[in-house]
Amino acid sequence: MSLDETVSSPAKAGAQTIARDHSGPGSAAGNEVRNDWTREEIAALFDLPFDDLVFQAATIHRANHTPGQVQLSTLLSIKTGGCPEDCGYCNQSAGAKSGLKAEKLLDVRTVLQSAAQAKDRGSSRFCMGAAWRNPKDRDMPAIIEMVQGVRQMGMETCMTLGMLTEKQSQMLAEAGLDYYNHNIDTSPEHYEKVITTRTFGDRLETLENVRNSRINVCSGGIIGMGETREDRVGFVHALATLPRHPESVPVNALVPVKGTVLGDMLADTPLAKIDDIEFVRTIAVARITMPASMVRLSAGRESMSESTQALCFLAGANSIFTGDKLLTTGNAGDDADETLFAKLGLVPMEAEPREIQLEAAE
Ligand code: SAM
Ligand code: DTB
Ligand code: SF4
Repeated sequence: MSLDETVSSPAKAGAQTIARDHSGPGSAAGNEVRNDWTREEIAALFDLPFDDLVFQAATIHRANHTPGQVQLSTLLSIKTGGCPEDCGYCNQSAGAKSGLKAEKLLDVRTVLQSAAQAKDRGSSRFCMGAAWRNPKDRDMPAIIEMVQGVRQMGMETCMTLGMLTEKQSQMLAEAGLDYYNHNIDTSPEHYEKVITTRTFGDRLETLENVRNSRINVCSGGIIGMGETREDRVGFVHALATLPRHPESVPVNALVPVKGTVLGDMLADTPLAKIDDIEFVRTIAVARITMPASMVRLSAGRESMSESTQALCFLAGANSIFTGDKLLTTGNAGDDADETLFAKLGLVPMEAEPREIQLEAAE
């Protein structure tokens, strides 16, 4: 077994380091991180009897993370709507007829006020999203001030601004950005059915720029876009075979918005709502294949039952977005989440030190 990198898991209060082993195929021993998953292996995990799959995922989760702790993250849309991209799921695309009003980039003070409120409500992570194909260089000074300001409050910072150049990535790293969110969204094969204004390869290029600037990578996708099981296998496979796993993997259930391509196309069809069991299976397979990563139960919780969410936590999800709004659509809300946490005996994860220690690997 060759230990070629050591990563202090954001999930473990700096208390546990996870030994990453790239020595080849192996058992699901718990803390072994593999990047050589085959599609067949991932498909076989999806095919397991549900109980066996969730049991395996829960075991791996407990070997790598503190059970019962769930990180609370807050989202803020810092630049809403009018996006030139044509993502079929998104109401912020200029082409969507969802009635969403396009807005300018928020000023730094407004963003920092929101972050302070999020912290008061118990969030340890603040994620800022912009409806851009990519940030313009003239936007960078304000973006950098936002990162620095939120970091000074002691919260983990995350941004999602679209595609980044190497230079922009480097600037964000120097500002102290902890995570960059850039989703691959679905399988390489399904991608062009959902988005035509950029390619899957473009997405990977930005992820590489982010990785090279030593910002933690946050990348996941959306379940329930009319994709097949094979696409879900391909989606997890694409993430789990990256040279390093994303430290953070958001799994969204499609929020179908009227006026978006997918919202309209799927409305009133059996595909309009992803099967809950299939959603939990996807979380479980993400947990098993990427044991050290934070798996984030992201969009779609507003219409998800308590029991489905409970199964997601059991299967390894350890982060949620709180509040009654995601970026532009509704979310479960603090009252519902407090009730759920009390019923399940879950506690919010505390803010973590988050340096990636890559020395051994470099
Ligand atoms: N424009 C940037 C980008 O696309 O990378 C950042 C913002 S974008 C809204 C962030 C992510 O939100 C998307 O990659 C997508 O996975 C998710 N998302 C957007 N609309 C969604 C919806 N209706 N339901 C579920 N997830 C959604
Ligand atoms: C992610 O994967 N999910 C979050 C976060 N990354 C930025 C965003 C979900 C957005 C849902 C649609 C909306 O509210 O606009
Ligand atoms: Fe733009 Fe991002 Fe929405 Fe796509 S997902 S339309 S890139 S805001």
